Amino acid sequence: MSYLAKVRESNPLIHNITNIVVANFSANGLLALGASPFMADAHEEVIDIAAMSSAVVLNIGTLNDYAIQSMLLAGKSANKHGVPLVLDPVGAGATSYRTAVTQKLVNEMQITALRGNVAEVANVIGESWSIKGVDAGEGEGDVVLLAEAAARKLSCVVIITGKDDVITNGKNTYIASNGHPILTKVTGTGCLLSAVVGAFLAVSGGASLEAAVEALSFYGVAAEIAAELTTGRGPGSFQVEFLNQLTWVTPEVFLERSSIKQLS
Ligand code: ATP
Ligand code: TZP
Ligand code: MG
Ligand code: MG
Repeated sequence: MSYLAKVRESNPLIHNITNIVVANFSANGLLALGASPFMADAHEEVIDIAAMSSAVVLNIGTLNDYAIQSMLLAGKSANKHGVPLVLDPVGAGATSYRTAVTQKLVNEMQITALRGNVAEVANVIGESWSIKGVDAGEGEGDVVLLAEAAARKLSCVVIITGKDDVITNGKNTYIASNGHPILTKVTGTGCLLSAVVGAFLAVSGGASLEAAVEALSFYGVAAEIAAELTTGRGPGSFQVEFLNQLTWVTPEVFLERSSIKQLS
């Protein structure tokens, strides 16, 4: 059975500590996919919620000291209970505060999957790459080598997204090429993707790389179909149709359209 079918069958509870921009979109996207979102950051409850969840997703998009503490508590609880843990290091590198926070998070907990744009991932592992706010800037370097180095350094799956997506555990590397440029015109499509990766990891049974590859492919195919169905209308219509497609894309449809290449 595909991981997508498993998500829809088991309706995994996904604990999100995320930013104020995307909380609603992420919750709706997870619901549309077939998962069960739980957005919660109170120190009094995050340890318990992480422990009872099937995956925990940490996102530093609008970070502050309270949220960082929430993430440390939830992340350590996820580690203690064997719950897959995703980190989206939004804007790492944009300020020294963000860079320091992401580095503290990866040092104090074992991440299962790190998902960000190229600049964010570079800055998490102390490499420089220009960044403009929360969007990747121009940079020079080999994205595949960077992803593999990050995966080995952090002992986790690393997903670097952009026009093409790199997914690696440091040994095996895939390129997923589905998607559509209009994804860059809707805020939170990266953040929702990180939450969707969490839902796939929740049903992965430890096959994190395989589940992440399928998540990226599924997400890109849903975006392509939504873009086709809203051609000429714009990001508002696309956003609504994209949520629809997170529900309607079946394993058969995404397998037929998925474009994945294994590099090593
Ligand atoms: P950024 O802030 O740099 O936009 P992000 O966190 O929003 O980063 P993205 O890299 O935009 O994340 O990835 C979100 C989704 O959009 C992924 O599925 C990715 O494949 C897709 N995507 C991003 N840019 C393009 C593009 N030019 N063409 C096709 N798909 C894209
Ligand atoms: N500002 C702080 S977090 C955020 C913005 C615009 C959302 C970023 O979302 P994404 O998925 O990285 O585009
Ligand atoms: Mg984007
Ligand atoms: Mg992002």
